[in-house]
Amino acid sequence: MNNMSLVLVIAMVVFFGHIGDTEGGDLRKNFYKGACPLAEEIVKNITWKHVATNSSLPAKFLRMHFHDCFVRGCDGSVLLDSTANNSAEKAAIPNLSLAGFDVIDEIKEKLEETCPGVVSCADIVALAARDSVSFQFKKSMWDVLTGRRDGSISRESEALSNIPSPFFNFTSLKQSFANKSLTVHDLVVLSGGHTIGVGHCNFFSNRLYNFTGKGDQDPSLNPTYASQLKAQCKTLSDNITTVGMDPGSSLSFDSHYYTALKQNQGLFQSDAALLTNKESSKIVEELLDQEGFFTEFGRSMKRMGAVQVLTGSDGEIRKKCNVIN
Ligand code: HEM
Ligand SMILES: *[C@@H]1O[C@H](CO)[C@@H](O)[C@H](O)[C@H]1NC(C)=O
Ligand SMILES: *[C@@H]1O[C@H](CO)[C@@H](O)[C@H](O)[C@H]1NC(C)=O
Ligand SMILES: *[C@@H]1O[C@H](CO)[C@@H](O)[C@H](O)[C@H]1NC(C)=O
Ligand SMILES: *[C@@H]1O[C@H](CO)[C@@H](O)[C@H](O)[C@H]1NC(C)=O
Ligand SMILES: *[C@@H]1O[C@H](CO)[C@@H](O)[C@H](O)[C@H]1NC(C)=O
Ligand SMILES: *[C@@H]1O[C@H](CO)[C@@H](O)[C@H](O)[C@H]1NC(C)=O
Ligand SMILES: *[C@@H]1O[C@H](CO)[C@@H](O)[C@H](O)[C@H]1NC(C)=O
Ligand SMILES: CC(=O)N[C@H]1CO[C@H](CO)[C@@H](O)[C@@H]1O
Repeated sequence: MNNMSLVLVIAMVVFFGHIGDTEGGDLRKNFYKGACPLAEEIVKNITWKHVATNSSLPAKFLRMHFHDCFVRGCDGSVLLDSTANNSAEKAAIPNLSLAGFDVIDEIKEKLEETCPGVVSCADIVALAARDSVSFQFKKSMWDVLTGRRDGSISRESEALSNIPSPFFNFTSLKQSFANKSLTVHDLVVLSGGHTIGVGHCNFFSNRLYNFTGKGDQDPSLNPTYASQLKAQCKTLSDNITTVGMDPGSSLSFDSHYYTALKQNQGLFQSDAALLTNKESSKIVEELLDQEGFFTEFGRSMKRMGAVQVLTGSDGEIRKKCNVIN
């Protein structure tokens, strides 16, 4: 090979190598390798310690990361507390079940002890989501790129307008994801996050008791499943009781969400909506395959985890995750 073609090959490797990275934007694998080599291990250890005694946590962290990314990008804004003159994202109705903030704080404290001012809260959330779900498998289930920086603004109103509602139809779900540059494929894959965790009755009890305002049931809901749900959610106004979203498998991260969905056992209208469109129902079909689901979930999480991130010298590295510096 002469020198010219060598240069060309190197140029192509650099060029296409970079194209391959663009899904993560300016984020990188192992961003903290130099400045805080133990960062990822610290996050994993503390996360696993808590998940070992509390199996509801993976769902909390997965949802926390989703909510963070959909409001102002993945910038840790979901962690900020309200102040005297600002109602933060945390105050919004859709985040009722957000939890796990105490674990994020413990991780942050340990990181500040080990390498002060280096690791962002936004990255902690992204890593904790991955690590908590991975505990079940005792190995990392997807790569998380890092290098996010923390934002300083968190508004309740923005959570309300950016977090998709469980009452959304397919068109609105698609629009909500498109707003974040995410595709219908991402929508169907990431909805698979509902393979773990719980939902409050009031987010779906209209489907059981008053679907069109005539005291009726949603005809697209499996009748056997509906009567099981009615035994748990006894009234239309119950906003206290929770039920597992993936019936019979709500602590296990697996592709059973799609199996249930196909049997008309999607809990929310937004789950059931994935069967109302040809493109998305074909994707549901493909994701029944568990290995395929795991691969695609990792890819879509990488794309979601890169939504409108702050990098470089934008934003800050918070000292405490619940308040700006
Ligand atoms: C597609 C649009 C989505 C809608 C409309 C939606 C809606 C909801 C609702 C209403 C709940 C129940 C909250 C409660 O009752 O406390 C919930 C829970 C949950 N969501 Fe979603 N979600 C969506 C997408 C996602 C995505 C993309 C993820 C993550 C990849 C995710 C992960 C979760 C998890 C893990 C829970 C369980 C939380 C817990 O157990 O506390 N969701 N979602
Ligand atoms: C993380 O946990 C492993 C296994 O218990 C341990 O060997 C390692 O020292 C821990 N690392 C840190 C940074 O705490
Ligand atoms: C919000 O209130 C705090 C005092 O609680 C004050 O210091 C700050 O300037 C106010 N910020 C805005 C944007 O009004
Ligand atoms: C498990 O974690 C959830 C969410 O942080 C919390 O509400 C619950 O009290 C915890 N349960 C136990 C047994 O610690
Ligand atoms: C979906 O919901 C939106 C907003 O409520 C509505 O405008 C639209 O007509 C609905 N689309 C379909 C196909 O039902
Ligand atoms: C998408 O973004 C636009 C502009 O920010 C907003 O008006 C609209 O409500 C969003 N749609 C959904 C479904 O989130
Ligand atoms: C069912 O919906 C209709 C129309 O929205 C409403 O008038 C009625 O009060 C609802 N029924 C119950 C039990 O809430
Ligand atoms: C549940 O509903 C009651 C009565 O409508 C209301 O006062 C309360 O704030 C609601 N609680 C939650 C957690 O939404
Ligand atoms: C975790 C958290 O801050 N949840 C809040 C969600 O919104 C309700 C009110 O809408 C607050 O009471 C919760 O504290």
